[in-house]
Amino acid sequence: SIPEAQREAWKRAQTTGFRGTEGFEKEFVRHVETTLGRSMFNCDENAAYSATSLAFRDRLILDWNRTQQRQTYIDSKRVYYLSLEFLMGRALDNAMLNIGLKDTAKVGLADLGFRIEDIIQQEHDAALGNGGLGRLAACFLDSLASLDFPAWGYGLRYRYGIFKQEIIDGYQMEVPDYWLDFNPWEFPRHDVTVDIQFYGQVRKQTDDTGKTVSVWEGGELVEAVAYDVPIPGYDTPTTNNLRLWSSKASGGEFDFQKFNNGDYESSVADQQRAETISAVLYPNDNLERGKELRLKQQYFWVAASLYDIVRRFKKSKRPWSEFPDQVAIQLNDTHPTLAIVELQRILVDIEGLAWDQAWEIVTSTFGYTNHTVLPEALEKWPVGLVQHLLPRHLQIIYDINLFFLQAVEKAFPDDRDMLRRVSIIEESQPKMVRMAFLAIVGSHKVNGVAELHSDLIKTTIFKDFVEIYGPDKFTNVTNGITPRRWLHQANPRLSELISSRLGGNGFLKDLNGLNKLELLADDKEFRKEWSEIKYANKVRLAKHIKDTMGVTVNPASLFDVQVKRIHEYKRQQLNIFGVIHRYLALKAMKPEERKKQLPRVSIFGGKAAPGYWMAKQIIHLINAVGAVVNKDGDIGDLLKVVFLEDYNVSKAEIICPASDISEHISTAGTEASGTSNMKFVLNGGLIIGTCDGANIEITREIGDNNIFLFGNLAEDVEDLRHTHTYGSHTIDPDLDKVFKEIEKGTFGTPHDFSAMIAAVRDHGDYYLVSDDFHSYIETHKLVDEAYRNQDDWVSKCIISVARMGFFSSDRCINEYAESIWNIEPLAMKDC
Ligand code: HBZ
Repeated sequence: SIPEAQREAWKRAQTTGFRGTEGFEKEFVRHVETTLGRSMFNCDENAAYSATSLAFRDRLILDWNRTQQRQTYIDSKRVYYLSLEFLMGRALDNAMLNIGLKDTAKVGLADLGFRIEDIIQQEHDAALGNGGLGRLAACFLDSLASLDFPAWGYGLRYRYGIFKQEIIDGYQMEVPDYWLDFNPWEFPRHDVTVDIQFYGQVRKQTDDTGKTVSVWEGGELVEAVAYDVPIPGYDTPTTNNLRLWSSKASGGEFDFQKFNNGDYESSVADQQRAETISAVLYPNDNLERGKELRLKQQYFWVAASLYDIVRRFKKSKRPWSEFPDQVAIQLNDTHPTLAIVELQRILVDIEGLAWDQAWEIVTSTFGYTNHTVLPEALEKWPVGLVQHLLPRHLQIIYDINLFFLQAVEKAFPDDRDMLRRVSIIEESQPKMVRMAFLAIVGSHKVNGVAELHSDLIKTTIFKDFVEIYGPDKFTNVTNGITPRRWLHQANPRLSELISSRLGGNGFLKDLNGLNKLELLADDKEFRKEWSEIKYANKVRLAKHIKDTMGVTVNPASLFDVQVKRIHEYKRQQLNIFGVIHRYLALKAMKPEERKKQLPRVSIFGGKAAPGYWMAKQIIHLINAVGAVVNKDGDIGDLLKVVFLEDYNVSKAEIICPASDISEHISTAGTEASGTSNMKFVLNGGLIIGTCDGANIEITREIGDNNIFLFGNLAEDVEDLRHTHTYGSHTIDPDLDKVFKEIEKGTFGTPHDFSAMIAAVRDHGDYYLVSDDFHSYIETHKLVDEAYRNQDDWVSKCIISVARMGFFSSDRCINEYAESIWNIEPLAMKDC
């Protein structure tokens, strides 16, 4: 509807974004001089980072605009990924690589007096997540854009991401992560706002047609403001959107009424209360603590996102019945489950649809991904709290439950207990809303994240629902990782070597292309180049360890790495007990025997939830062991123990390429998938692991002679636990020696670690540390032996990388697209 003359004027004035080195340099200097108000005389590395980012942001936003216009014009089905966490890491390097202009920027920056590596490192990680779940969401956004899917992410714009971890005297300290000082990657959309209601009451009224309708009124309003982050695809102009909501007091900065009446404090307090909603990321992983503010976060984000999605759909003027043909919404865990209730509320209360028609639309729209079977991580909310905060939603939840239970009762008239077991409302004291059950009932597909995990949810926590709905509602989509960040960006030299031998970069878009590498596994020259790259990556990590932790490690040692959130189920305690066992064995050797041993560096990293006392004890023990071992003259380079401070995405990019062996040693049946296992193998490291999560499928793909598996199987865990509690429980004798050494005070005050020991000895060893200890130690001996034969070792690494194609998040996204979302890619060139 824009007149032709105006269109022409717009076209004439169109911006194009820079081209070539000269173009980049011009944009860079323009941003330094005008946006930042500096000059060549006071442009430090931080300013250079800002100017480079702004130059790339300008490029991105043009592609972003074109992508959004295309998607709106074609109006095909979109997928919306709702995640309370997006662990994005740094954006600049990724943007440069995905757009394909990193070399241009490198030359340009060098001309202007900067090293690109130093500039990249100026960036603060965007750390809006805890661990695997948040990083998975980030990998998915990369794949969705790279595969040209019309997709949006929706999340919260936390002012504080996951805390920064400092290690002081061996203990974890938490420091706030204020990351928004300068963030060139977001576009505030002050015109895209939604008022979100909380509290209040529900009134029934009769409308003009005589129908009874529910009106939710009163309470308070908080404003959601959109911030958009462009997500560039690799080697495609498609640039998708991540929309993050920020909270502020509704109706502007202050309540002017109060302000003018002199009630300054109260008007400021209102504003601060509103802003608190998006202030901070909850730092727990795999634990739900039922805090009111967390529920507020969830509803705030879900309601703003749905308002946005519905608004976009309504523009197309299609009938409501077509909503599921236009919209697929994926729930990343149960955190966004209220979206199901909110959409039902919008359709019934606001749009006036009949309950059944609305419910049909809702259930066809949603898919739910489960990430855990741990009971303490399954979300439940007290009915009273939901009633207070969201009175209308509680009514709707009760109605959903009523209709669901009626259907169950009809189908299973003889199983009275079934109703109690599957009810969305748990009849406990206090009553609780079971969010996972609500998510299942309100979705058309439910998926786990690795084969074992998807089988386990069907046979344990969701067993009854498989009976009710049949097995087809439940499916598996094994997790994946983006090879762009986790190979090309993190390990540029390996990526380059591979592309030189495969004749191009095609594997970055089709990771199965790696399989041709297998032919080179015995190629001497190739193995040599491969080893040189690994060594260089280890030198880089050794330098990082020296610079940050002050510990000197020899890059010629075997690097043994376990980096992930600290959790008893992930069993960092098993690892450190194993390290102590190795230390004692070395100490007991005669010097000439000792000399024959293979030098090792045990590297740990990961954050403990601030309230997770046992996890913090584990960190303390690791540091205490390091303090003793690292200065033991008898041991020297034979064993070093390092705890790397503040593990995050950008550190993972240094650590993964430098690992020889990494540890994925959760108690069988507890780790839903794991994704760092994939990152380590893709970077040419081998893994030691239990038969858990995606380790099983990694074994299937790469072959069982290329992985070090150990420990009890998931199917035996329950019996073992039962025996610990009701039968006899003897501790592995080698582990007992380790305990006695700790109790002697070798690693500092024994009392500090008594709870860790008691968990195994006296409290039933829930995580089977003692049961798996012997096989763990024996398997590490096999690792040592295998590492001695470097030719064989490197061949194993090459073969493993060659067979990792399956674990690309591209494969994973294509599976979701086909089996859950029913969406097609929309390439820019197709239009
Ligand atoms: O999700 C992880 C699983 O533990 C891991 O096995 C899997 O690979 C990964 C991706 O599917 N789960 C999490 O990371 N979970 C959380 O971080 C979390 C955060 C907040 C919560 C609950 C869980 O309230």
